[in-house]
Amino acid sequence: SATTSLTTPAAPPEFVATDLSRHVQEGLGRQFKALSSMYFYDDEGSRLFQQIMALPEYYPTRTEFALLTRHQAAIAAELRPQNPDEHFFLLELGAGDGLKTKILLRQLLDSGAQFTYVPVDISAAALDGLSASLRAELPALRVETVVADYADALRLMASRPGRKAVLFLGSNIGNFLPDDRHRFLQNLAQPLTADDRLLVGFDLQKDPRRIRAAYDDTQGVTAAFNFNLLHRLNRELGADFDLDHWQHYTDYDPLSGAVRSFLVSTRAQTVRFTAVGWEVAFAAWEMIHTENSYKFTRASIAEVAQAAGLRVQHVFTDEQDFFADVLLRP
Ligand code: AVI
Repeated sequence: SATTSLTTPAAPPEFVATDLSRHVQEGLGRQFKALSSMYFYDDEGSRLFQQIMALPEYYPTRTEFALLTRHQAAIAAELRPQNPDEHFFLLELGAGDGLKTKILLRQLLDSGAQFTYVPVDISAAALDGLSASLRAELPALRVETVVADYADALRLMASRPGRKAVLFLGSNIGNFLPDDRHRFLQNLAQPLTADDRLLVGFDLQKDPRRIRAAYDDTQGVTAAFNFNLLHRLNRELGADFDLDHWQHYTDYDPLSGAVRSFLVSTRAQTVRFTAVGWEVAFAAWEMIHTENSYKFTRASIAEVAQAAGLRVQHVFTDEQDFFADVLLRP
């Protein structure tokens, strides 16, 4: 398998810190303090997210796995060209460990489809692990891994001639705010031609208690995932967040469909960032908004797709109607 790196693979620590410190100063300088959930995913955060996916309360991953297992033949048939000899690229944004995707890869290989799998991920380590497991489990698969963030992945897609099927699974789409989601989908749709396909995972609105519980598990793994952001600022920016005075808080608003996660300061406190010579004051019970996880309905999915110039071709769901993998076309 070949690897393309569209980002500097190992950015020197001072550059990472500069990027992060700029973001932190901007986000914590706002009236309503906020940090991007993008910064959850350092090595420790990625490890904690793997643990979240196995939690009893966190239904999305296992539900999507069951859904893909259930509809694999139909989904594969819609992703691949009708002409069995025509080659296509199967691009996956945020491929991670590829566990769910292997269901489709197996199905496509078994049906004799001619394709190259192009998993794109920000984590080189995740892609190395994925390549190794694909070599062992699916040796006939053509693989070309790409280390890139979403923006670079979109540029890659636009520059790659040939027929494409793009996977964006796992309800990652839910982590965008509506305006950002719209821009992202528009950019994703823009280079697609009439024959190309897009499969996007959307978590569906359901019993609000079940949704909230998925983001506030009893073992505290989601809390640890949220706190890891503060640990990261302590590690990388020399901050002195005292985790004894912070809480994890999550709410779900069924009207907007947004789960929002916060870090709550339980007392008035000042946090110093020694590495960058900066400090910020928090009032008692002041919040840092750290994540959005939007949940959708069939109607909101159709609106989101239409606004980006995409048509809903097929909505695949699980038996409980918890999750949808939606096949879209330009
Ligand atoms: C990565 N993303 C789809 C997860 C979600 O459900 O929004 C991240 C997550 N945050 C807390 N738990 C899981």
